[in-house]
Amino acid sequence: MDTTNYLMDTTDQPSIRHDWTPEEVQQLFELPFNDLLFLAQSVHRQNFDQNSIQISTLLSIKTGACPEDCQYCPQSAHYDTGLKVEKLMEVEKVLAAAVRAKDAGATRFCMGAAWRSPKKKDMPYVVSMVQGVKALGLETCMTLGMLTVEQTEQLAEAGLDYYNHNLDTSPEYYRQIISTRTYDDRLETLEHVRDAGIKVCSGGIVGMGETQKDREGLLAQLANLPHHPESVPINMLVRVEGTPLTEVEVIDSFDFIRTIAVARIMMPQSYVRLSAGREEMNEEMHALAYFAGANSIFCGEKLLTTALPATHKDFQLLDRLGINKQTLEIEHSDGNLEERLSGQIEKDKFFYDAARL
Ligand code: SAM
Ligand code: DTB
Ligand code: SF4
Repeated sequence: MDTTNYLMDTTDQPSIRHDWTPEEVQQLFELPFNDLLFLAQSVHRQNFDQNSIQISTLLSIKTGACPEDCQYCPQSAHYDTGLKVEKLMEVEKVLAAAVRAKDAGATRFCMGAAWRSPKKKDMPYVVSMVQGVKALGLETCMTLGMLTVEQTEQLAEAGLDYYNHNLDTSPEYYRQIISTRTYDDRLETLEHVRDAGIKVCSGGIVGMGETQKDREGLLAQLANLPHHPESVPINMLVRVEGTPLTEVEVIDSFDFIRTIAVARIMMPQSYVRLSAGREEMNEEMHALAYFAGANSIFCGEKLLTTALPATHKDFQLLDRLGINKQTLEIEHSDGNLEERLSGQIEKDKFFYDAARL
């Protein structure tokens, strides 16, 4: 592939494509590393402020005992990972955690539940969580498993900004990782989310023993959706003891960076999030991922159940690299609610560590 021509093409023509062929994706992955990074950084600059990053914080609102058998997941009831099961959190406690996340610099608050899909009785609570977090002036994201059309509409009506539902890997490798729901089930939920007007957050996990072809397949699936997901999390597997993937070989660092770079090139206007696995990455690897086009991260003490680097270290590195943290453009916070919840934070030690920044 001639990267110079490719760049000229992307400048001349609309660069948003939904017709990537397997050969084209393979060619991108197999570019010399420097050419791939140059191309990814060039595409990044054409579409984003290259020195700006979006910060999200995660909170596990319902932890463990999940009926699904996703082999990577510490929250599956099929594996013994020693995780403490927690029922759905109370709305006020979720909102108090959101205040802390906002104070620590997050612009989006992502709430995750270890469910196959929400039950009818859960919906009023998650709807209140969305409404409350929005009232604090934060963007909202939820990841609750599969959704029906009705549930998606309820979330849209509550004002949910993003819904996270990952394709995880290629359709071929998926069958070896999860048996309790299909790739098509996942695509269907993404369709419901898109149809309801909620922004889509969808990506995958690398380092699960998949081949480069599977990584190509994952990115082709995402980029060939009718609309690119606005947010594309690229997770590096966190190998949790007790899951079937504990012993899988760690992905080569440069193959991980290639995945970020190809995602950036194929989905030029999407936020590419450097997601799980950052604890295992040194500063140089973080810097390379940002150069390859990653422009979003999760910060805080935890992802859902596993650790993140200390926030002050993350922020120090961003400062050293001259990367600015995005701020909320419109400040429309409910100050009274925030004050009340801030007070509660001081005396209430029940919060998940995810909020303890
Ligand atoms: N239960 C919901 C679902 O699966 O859609 C939402 C929560 S689930 C934990 C959200 C995502 O976290 C998964 O789709 C997967 O991509 C990611 N994930 C889970 N365990 C992981 C691990 N050990 N390493 C990296 N990513 C992981
Ligand atoms: C995503 O793609 N990664 C986040 C978020 N979306 C929900 C979750 C990562 C979970 C890592 C394992 C854990 O902490 O339990
Ligand atoms: Fe359950 Fe989601 Fe974990 Fe799969 S990834 S086991 S659905 S919590």
